Formats: sequence, structure tokens, C-alpha cells
Amino acid sequence: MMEKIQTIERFIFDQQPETAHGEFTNLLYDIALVAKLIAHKTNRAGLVDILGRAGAVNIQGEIQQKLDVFADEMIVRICDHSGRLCVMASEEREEIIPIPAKYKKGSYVLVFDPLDGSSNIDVNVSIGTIFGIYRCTDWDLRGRLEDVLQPPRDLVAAGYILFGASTLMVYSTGQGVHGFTLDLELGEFLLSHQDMCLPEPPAFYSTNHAYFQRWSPGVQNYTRWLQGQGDMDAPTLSSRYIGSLVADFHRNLLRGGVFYYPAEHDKPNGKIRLLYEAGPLAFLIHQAGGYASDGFRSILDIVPTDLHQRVPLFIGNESLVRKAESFIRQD
Ligand code: P6P
Repeated sequence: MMEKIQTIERFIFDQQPETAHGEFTNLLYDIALVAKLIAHKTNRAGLVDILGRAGAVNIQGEIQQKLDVFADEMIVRICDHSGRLCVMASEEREEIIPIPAKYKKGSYVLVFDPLDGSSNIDVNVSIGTIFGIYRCTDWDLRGRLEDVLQPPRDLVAAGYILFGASTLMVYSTGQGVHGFTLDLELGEFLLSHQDMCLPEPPAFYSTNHAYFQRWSPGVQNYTRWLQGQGDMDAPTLSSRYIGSLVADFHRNLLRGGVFYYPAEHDKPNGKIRLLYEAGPLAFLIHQAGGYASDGFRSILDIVPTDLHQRVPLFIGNESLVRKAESFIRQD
């Protein structure tokens, strides 16, 4: 039971450094507002004609779900004129999203996946928004691609919003990971998970076993190890995979575990996006005492070269992720 009732706005304000002048703090407020708006629409997804297909095909070549479109547009419409940002980038848009010249430019960059796991919308499985915040690399110029293509280690904040049985907003500004649950009656996010840390020993491993034959021998041997086969130091884990990255990540953050979406024979970079999925989650897991890797090196150190580049992802308890790297080195 949390002993104090604290809104996310109060918590953000209390965490800001003395020297802050509010721009960054207000950007986090904006994201909390976005979360409430998307939650409102998502919670009613089954009640209004917002399910089904929007018809448009997004950069990912997938059929865009209407909630995808709504979430993407909400984030842009709330953040593009607030004066906090110099540029944005979204999974749903091929190019960077400049701040219109009529609006004041800010000092930060927002990258986001507006609604990850959208294929789960129509079957009422939890879905999520993932975001990351960088500083603009050149304070004088309006936002450019160079401002977006920064390594995740340079993030100043990252987080996600989980739309499930309840709506949670989890974020870090480099001072630990904290979770807030939306009280629908108050319309407020209240502190519910302070200083989230990966527990030991881990409880789960999360991957799509249907792709086992597509993986390298090292990843196949790693999977066998996770299942308790082989040497004595194998962990005792249960398998959980819901096919929605934010939901799988959040459960593993609370209970301990590893999520992996490895490279495949015909998909050498796997499926997960570096800029607005793996990068922000790697920042968070690092803050929670864990580690994220592409199988060879820390996700935090990978410099993006393309907005939508994919990366193999192993993320969770450091001992489990390092073990994946050791199996892959044997390939
Ligand atoms: P698969 C959803 O489309 C997503 O990007 C992630 O949320 C999820 O972890 C993954 O794809 C599921 O992919 O190939 O196992 O269905």
C-alpha cells in the first residue's frame, strides 16, 4: 500500500532540478495529458466505431488501426505547438515531424510509438505507447534528422503508457523508474509504483517460440537453457508472451525476466524498432537495474542511422541477457 497520495504532476515537479526552468517538466505534463486522452478513447474502443481498419497503410506497411491514427495525431497536436520541442519522430510517419514555423521552437526531441501492439486492439489485449526524450543537438537550428538519430544512452527521459486492466504511465528521467495509475474518476495519474527495480530471481522468459527454426543455433541453445535444459545453472522460469511489447516488458519489469525478439534467417535485424521501442525501453531497464542488448552490445550504445531501423532485442535481468550474449558468441 502506497502511504502517500501523489499525482504525477506533483512528482514530476518535485523531481525537477532546482535549476530547471520548466520546459522539460511541462513536456512530461503534456505526455501525461496525451495518456489520458488515448486512455479515454482506448477504454471505449469496443463501444464506438473506432475498431477495425482506418484503411490507410502506414510506413510499416501494416494496415493502420483507427486507434493508431488517433494516438499519433493526439501526440502531435498536443506537443507541436507547446514550445517544448524542436522536432518529433513517430513510428506511424515516414519522415521526421518538424515544428511548424508559426510555433515557438523548444529544446527537446520527442520520439514515440503511438500505439505499439495495435494488432491486439480488436481482441482487447493490453497495448501501449512508448516514448523517448532527447535534447536538441543544436539549440539554434530548428529540428533536424540529426537531432533524432541519437544513441539511447543520450536520452534524458523515456517511458511508456500501458492501456490494460488499468492505465499506467511508467517513466524515468534518470532518477529511477516510477509508475502511476490513472484514477478514472479523478482523471489523475497517482503514484503507484515508486523506484521500480527488477526483482531477483527472475520469473519469466518471453519470446515467440513459433519462430524457433528461424533462429541461430546460439539463440536456440539459449532458449533450451531458459527451459532448464543443459547445465546446472539454468534458471527456473515460466514462459509468458502476449505479443504486445509494452505488456510483456511491464510484466517482466515487475516480476523479473527476459524478453527477446532475436534476429531471424530472413530478418537479420529482427522486428523491434531501435529509435522508439528498444531505445527507450533500454533506458528504462538500465534505470531499473537491468540490461538490454542486440545480442552483442548494449542497445544504449547503438547510434541510429535510420528512423525506422530494426534491431534484435534481448531485455530484462542482466544475468539473463548476458547469458544470451554468451550463447550467441558461440555461433
Ligand atoms: P510477433 C506488436 O506488433 C509488436 O511490434 C510488439 O508489440 C510485439 O512484442 C511483437 O510485435 C510481436 O511480434 O511476431 O511475435 O507477433
